[in-house]
Amino acid sequence: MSSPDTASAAPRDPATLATSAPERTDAYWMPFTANRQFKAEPRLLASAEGMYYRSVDGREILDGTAGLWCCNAGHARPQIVAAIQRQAATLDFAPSFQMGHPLPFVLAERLAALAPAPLQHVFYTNSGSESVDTALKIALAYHRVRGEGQRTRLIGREKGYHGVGFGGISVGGLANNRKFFGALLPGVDHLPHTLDLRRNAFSRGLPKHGAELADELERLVALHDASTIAAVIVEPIAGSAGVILPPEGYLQRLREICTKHGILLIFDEVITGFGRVGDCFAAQRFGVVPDMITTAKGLSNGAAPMGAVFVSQAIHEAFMNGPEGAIELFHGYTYSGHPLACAAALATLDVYAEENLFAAAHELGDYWEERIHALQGLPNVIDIRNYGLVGAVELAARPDAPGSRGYEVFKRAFHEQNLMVRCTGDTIALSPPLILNREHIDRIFDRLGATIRATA
Ligand code: PXG
Ligand code: PLP
Repeated sequence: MSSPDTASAAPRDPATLATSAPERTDAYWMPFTANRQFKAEPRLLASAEGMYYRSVDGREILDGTAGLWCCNAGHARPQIVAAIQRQAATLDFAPSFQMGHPLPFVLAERLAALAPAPLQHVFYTNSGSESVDTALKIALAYHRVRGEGQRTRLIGREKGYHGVGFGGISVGGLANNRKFFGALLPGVDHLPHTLDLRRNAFSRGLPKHGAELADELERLVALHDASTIAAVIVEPIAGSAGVILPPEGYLQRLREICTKHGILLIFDEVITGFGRVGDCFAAQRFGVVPDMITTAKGLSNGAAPMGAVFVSQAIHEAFMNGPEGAIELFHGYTYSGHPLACAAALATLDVYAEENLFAAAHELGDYWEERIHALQGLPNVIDIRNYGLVGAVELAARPDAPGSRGYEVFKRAFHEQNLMVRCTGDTIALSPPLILNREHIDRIFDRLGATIRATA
């Protein structure tokens, strides 16, 4: 039943609805947001193009975060827009179970060609969270189909973020994302995180100290026995926890220990995938090949929801046994390989290739590093971290109110400097679209520097 005033209100044109402030904000329960605080002073975006958003109050906002780490090719790219429009008018939806349509097949071949050599199979999801839960389930099922069903333990890492599914929060290592939600998955353990300001503050690129933290995996193996462990999942670079980099040699060592004990290694590249660190995947930039890679975000440039799990030949082959008529994996989503998402992803890969954006991210990384580290010495700056086109500036927490300084910088950057950054606690995180140039980099750090100076 509609209330009298909505019934009498004239219907509004959808384009106007999308670009002006909504009359009411009550019904929408916003994700990962302080709802009451936000609704008292909303930050609303109406449109976007290239490196910029436009807010509903008509300001041009420089995008320092590629949306939420996803719009790697920048916003509203005409090729991607046209591909989605065309696909919506051609085939809006096709069932994905025991049925198909051409695009996910075409896309999977393109994706396999971009991935490290052994990762030749692609399972589609609609988000990073679903990619993570999919990869964890594949890991457990893989051991079972090979007769090692006792390998049920999953190992994550402190401060890890692997989305919000029950699997993802169980292997994840952020207390706020876990503590409200009960006992989580059983049989999960965690490696220590690698953030070490005492030894590594203001490192340029990868920190020098901490490769030995990977040896903690040997300790967990000694405790639980390798025969009980299915997989280790880590972000090559952790994003959500405020950008935590792998010490030099750390990922190599994790790989060696996993291989030695028959444990699968999963890289969660939801943020690092698709060019963010100057190669298609961080696995390639770091020269470490995992058994699975989870992705989302940059896969479709954020223009349609899509995720994908890249799976090695060996894992895939283990499932392709038994009677031909048997379903090999009892898992999948209604929207796996959705036509609009596939069209968006194919057009996105074209733009990445035509504009050589992964290489651009590599080349601009040096200037990015120079400019972000020039913020050292500003008030309250206690660490600066960077790699590829990822950056973080950590601010000292106010003793009485941890997180408030970071939030204030985020908010003032948006309102006073027309700059969008992310804050996680007191860390300001940056991950711009890969299409940016040096002037954009200058503008980002000029505006962020001014905001940090203005925030006591
Ligand atoms: N794994 C990783 C490594 C991620 O960074 C997910 C899984 C989950 O993806 P979905 O699509 O389900 O959200 C992510 C998502 C931030 C921020 O502020 C990071 C993410 C999402 C929202 C905010 O750093 N990463
Ligand atoms: N809940 C119900 C009642 C369903 O019927 C389905 C799918 O058919 C789902 C959840 C799962 O939805 P999805 O496949 O979009 O993840």
